[in-house]
Amino acid sequence: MGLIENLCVVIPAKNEERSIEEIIKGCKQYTEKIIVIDGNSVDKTTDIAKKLNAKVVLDPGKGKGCGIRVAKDHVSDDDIVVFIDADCSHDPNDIPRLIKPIQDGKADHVTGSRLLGGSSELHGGFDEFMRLTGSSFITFCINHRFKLRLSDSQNGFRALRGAVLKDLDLKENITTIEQEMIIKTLKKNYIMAEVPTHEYKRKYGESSIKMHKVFFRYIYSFVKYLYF
Ligand SMILES: Nc1nc2c(ncn2[C@@H]2O[C@H](COP(=O)(O)OP(=O)(O)OP(=O)(O)O)[C@@H](O)[C@H]2O)c(=O)[nH]1
Ligand SMILES: [Mg+2]
Repeated sequence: MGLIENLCVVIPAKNEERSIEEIIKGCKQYTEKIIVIDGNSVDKTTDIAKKLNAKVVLDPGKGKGCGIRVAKDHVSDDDIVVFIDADCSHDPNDIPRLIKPIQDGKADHVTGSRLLGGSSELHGGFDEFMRLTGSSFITFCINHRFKLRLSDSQNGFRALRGAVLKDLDLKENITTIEQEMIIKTLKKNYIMAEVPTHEYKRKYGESSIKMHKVFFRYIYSFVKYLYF
């Protein structure tokens, strides 16, 4: 499969110098339009990205969600925008499958599902248990409110039309942006779909997200966007 017209890949990255090259090269199989949103990295992440001809955009430093929100000013309405993490948790080879429902005119926003595709990260310890339980509850409430059967509301691997991304008026600064994107897509009557994608363990380093610190923001933002 060669380059895909109108595909724009956005990679949020904070201190991912050990994996950014692999992920950019994987995405380059499908497009030259690659934007790395840099969360004020203090390592070589941006140097590597620039060397590989990716566009590098600095975010205001408030978190991953803030980075995702910055992306909308750098994509076109006609683009199919794919968000993929920089830690090699997501496989760029899944991109063609992820964007197919949009190309076929069957969806405006497609999320990769770890519940359908499996995860090497979501099971095992207490943090993982909390994450899986919490995200399953939130997904259930979204399904109940919109009469759907989604399986994953929290995956960072997703694709949506550029025009839809711009129309969502996203507000979250942290990873609560994932559920906000889905809820607002549905509230605005756009069509959601999901496809199975596997989530791998981050290849190097530590997660920058601490569940116990963000727990209340998850509850607050989910109630606010879903019911008000
Ligand atoms: N632009 C930007 N990207 C960020 C920021 N914080 C994290 N990221 C990136 O967002 C992606 C997801 O962050 P992770 O730390 O892997 O979060 P996670 O996937 O929930 O955690 P793991 O389970 O450890 O993989 C990664 O590519 C990070 O480099 C930020 O403040 N700004
Ligand atoms: Mg990760």
